[in-house]
Amino acid sequence: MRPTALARSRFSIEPDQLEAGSFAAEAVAGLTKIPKRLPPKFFYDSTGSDLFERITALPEYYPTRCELSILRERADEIAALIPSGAALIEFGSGSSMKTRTLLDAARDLAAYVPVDISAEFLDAQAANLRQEYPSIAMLPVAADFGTAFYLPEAVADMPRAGFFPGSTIGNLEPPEAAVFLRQAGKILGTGAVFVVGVDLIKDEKVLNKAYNDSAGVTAAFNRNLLVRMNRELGADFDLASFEHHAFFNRELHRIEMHLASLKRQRVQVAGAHVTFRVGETIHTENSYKYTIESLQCLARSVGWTPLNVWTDSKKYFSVHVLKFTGEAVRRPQQ
Ligand code: AVJ
Repeated sequence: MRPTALARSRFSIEPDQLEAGSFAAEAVAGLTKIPKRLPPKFFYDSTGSDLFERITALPEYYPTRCELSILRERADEIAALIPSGAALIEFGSGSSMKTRTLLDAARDLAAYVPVDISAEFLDAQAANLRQEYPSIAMLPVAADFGTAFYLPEAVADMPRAGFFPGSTIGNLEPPEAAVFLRQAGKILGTGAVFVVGVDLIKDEKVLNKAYNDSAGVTAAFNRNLLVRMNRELGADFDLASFEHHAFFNRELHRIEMHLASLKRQRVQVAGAHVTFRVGETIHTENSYKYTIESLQCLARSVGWTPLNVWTDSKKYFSVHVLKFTGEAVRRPQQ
């Protein structure tokens, strides 16, 4: 028999797509683990970012509204803890509405440094803010805020204030959250303050509803991962046979989001075969919830001293101001 050339499927994955950290590589790695998982950072393609924007406006999704109400109500008190002439560094610049509360209240800020992985998004955002706040130097940094990055030279001699809203810290396992806070302290430096938004443990019904909205937007946000894998990785997920599951895990005080297979099936993803049992899930997100004390305890363990904390009237959400009293690492001298 004549050897036949292996047919290249239309969706064969080129070696460069399997680069470490790429969507293809991380999807295959996560789907071949037990239990199956996918990192939540892949939610945010343009469809996913739009769906997330819609989530923030849902009646059931309280975090965004609660955090904004705290920031608006307490802007002056928060601003009073930010030294004059400071640089405000935002980790993962998302909603400029939240940022504006601080830019408006802390009127003598010298610089604003949004740090985000998407350079396009950053430039568009910086251009808008430049017009509105001509006296604040807008110095975007394109970087993954979870990794070590250098601040722009221009802020080297300014006092620093960090901003990490949205309870994004909840996506991290608590030990990873501690590593993140320590790293942020090293970047911001000794004496820096950090404004951190953190979702609180509360009535389970409220938590469960926030991730199971009646309009199905959160379900669409979750399932968009399958849509993305089909489109970008040549996967063949049958969308109708996966269901959105989200629930509060009381022991681990976190919301878990999963995509559950409604049948026994085999799926192809980036050249790999993945089998599902009936009911087997892909774990797509954790959203840890804290108490005020548990967050402060975590922060203290890595060199941050709590200065103040505020909640909304229902005590659903918290905004902390921490001060770094640990050790800083300086930019190496050229
Ligand atoms: C952006 C990670 C804070 O955990 O509440 C919203 C993401 N997932 N609904 C959250 C999310 C489902 C959100 N964070």
